[in-house]
Amino acid sequence: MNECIFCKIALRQIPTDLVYEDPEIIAFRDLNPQAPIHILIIPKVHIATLNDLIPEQAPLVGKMILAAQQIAVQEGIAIPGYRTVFNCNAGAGQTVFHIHLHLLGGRNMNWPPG
Ligand code: DGP
Repeated sequence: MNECIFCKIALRQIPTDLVYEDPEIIAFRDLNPQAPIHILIIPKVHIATLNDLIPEQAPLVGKMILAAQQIAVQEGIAIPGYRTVFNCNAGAGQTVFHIHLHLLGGRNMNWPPG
């Protein structure tokens, strides 16, 4: 998608603090971090929201979660603990309409999140 900021990051048209890349996925530090470690894991292909996922993309989403697992080890938060979040649509706080998995850690987190 031409105007999608995360597509531009995936295409390396916008510089970002990259922490992980493979042929299908890229991960980078969030511009507006909500925790000492806040990383966004995105597919390179444009998918607007979780509602737009199709069954054939299940392996892609699985790889995003495995990327989060690997990055959590890299960042030293695998043992203390971390949170992963997909926001879907405006009511849940989604502001960028290209699916992204938030990986948050480095501080204690409340539950329920509110
Ligand atoms: P969400 O609210 O779930 O749609 O999360 C979008 C996140 O994306 C938000 O935490 C801020 C982050 N973000 C928005 N634009 C950029 C950008 O250009 N670069 C980076 N690194 N993060 C961005």
